[in-house]
Amino acid sequence: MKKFVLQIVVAMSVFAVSCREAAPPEPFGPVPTEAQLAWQRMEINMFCHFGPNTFTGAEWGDGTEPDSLFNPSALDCRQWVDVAEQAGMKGIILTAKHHDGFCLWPSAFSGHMVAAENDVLRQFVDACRGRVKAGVYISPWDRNHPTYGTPEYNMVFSNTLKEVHSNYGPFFEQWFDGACGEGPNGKRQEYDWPLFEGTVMDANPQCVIFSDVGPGCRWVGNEEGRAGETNWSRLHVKDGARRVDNGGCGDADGDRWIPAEVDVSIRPGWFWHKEEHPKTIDELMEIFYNSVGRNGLLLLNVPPDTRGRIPAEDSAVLVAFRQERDRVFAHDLALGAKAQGSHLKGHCYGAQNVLDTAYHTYWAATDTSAVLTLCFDSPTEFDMVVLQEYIPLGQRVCRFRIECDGQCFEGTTVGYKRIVRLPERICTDKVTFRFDGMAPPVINRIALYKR
Ligand code: FUL
Repeated sequence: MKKFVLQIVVAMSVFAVSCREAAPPEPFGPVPTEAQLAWQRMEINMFCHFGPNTFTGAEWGDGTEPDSLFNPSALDCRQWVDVAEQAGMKGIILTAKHHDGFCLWPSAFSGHMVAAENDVLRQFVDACRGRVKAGVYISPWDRNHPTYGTPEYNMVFSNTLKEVHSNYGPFFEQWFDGACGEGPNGKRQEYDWPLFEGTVMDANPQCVIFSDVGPGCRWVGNEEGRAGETNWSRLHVKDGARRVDNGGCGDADGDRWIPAEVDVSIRPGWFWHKEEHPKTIDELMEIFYNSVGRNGLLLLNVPPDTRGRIPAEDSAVLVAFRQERDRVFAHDLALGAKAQGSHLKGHCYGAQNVLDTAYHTYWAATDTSAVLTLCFDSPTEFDMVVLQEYIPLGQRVCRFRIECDGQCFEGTTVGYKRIVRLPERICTDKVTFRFDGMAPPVINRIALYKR
């Protein structure tokens, strides 16, 4: 993580030094923290639902399952990491405790867990180290814990979080499930969110905390793999209010940077069930376009089976999914074009910057309504456009229009990344992009592809 931060600082300073003749644009509205920016750039992560449900066929265990039931016959967390790497995923989040309360590590704060010598969480973080980032799901809803539904439970849960984050962290993400039901005493819990979030951040300040409403990232509002076509990374979180109804689009005038995470399972259920099968490549590509392509991060669940391994049929489709993305995005047809657009004084903010792959170079437009044209030496064929705003300076674009060959395609937000699939292939030597922003647009990438 330190190395990554250093890279950003060095890249930004080199850029700043070469741009002395003009001050960079002021940030607009809330902006991502370094941890949120690094998180967003991961683009696709793996979710692993694994626990007693893997063995019972249930989706929500009731917490009465005997501990001995959880008994993987050939557990191999390194195989999960192999699959994630092959699929081009940058992180894995493990359900260390689901709603049944069963802990995949020996916890001092529960009576329902693995044996000390079968510490799955330890094997998981060891397997991830140096290869992919590790994240953790710890359900606040606990159908086993006797104190659930009493004020005492909040402290139990805080201690649990501290135990996990101090002994097994750092984790790049903490996943707080929004589901909240009754405990064994028939009572629901009033969660102490400030306590839970504070505990995680004290132990692990770089952790991005997921919940329905953040503070690190937010639920997109469905489990089908779809962000809103309009998707702001800002959200209103006034006075700690937990409003969950606009996760798919966010709030144009939101007061906090809380980007959308799109969680969806490769199979019908979250846990592995013998009779279920993974989605097809086409379905996964559709999900990719509707999540990463709509300013979201895709968290794709790939559940290990009763052996404690990811089944071959899931890894095969994941590899094919990766190959298809590699194929589609192999050649940026905009490279070599000539870009023109009015920009802030100083050559370093010019339109040509949208065509390089360096993250920290960008076109900084002068007006809230801005036009950029790409001209080609010869007619160029494409049917997909990728747009990226430079989000370290905030999310600005509220409307865009792509004009080419007498046709016009319109959209609303861009954010970290927006992929526009055109209904048909275009062949042209000139494309015009019109952007309307809440502040002058700052665009770091425009790319064209042929699917
Ligand atoms: C939901 C849970 O109830 C499901 O079991 C699953 O963990 C999913 C990711 O979140 O709220």
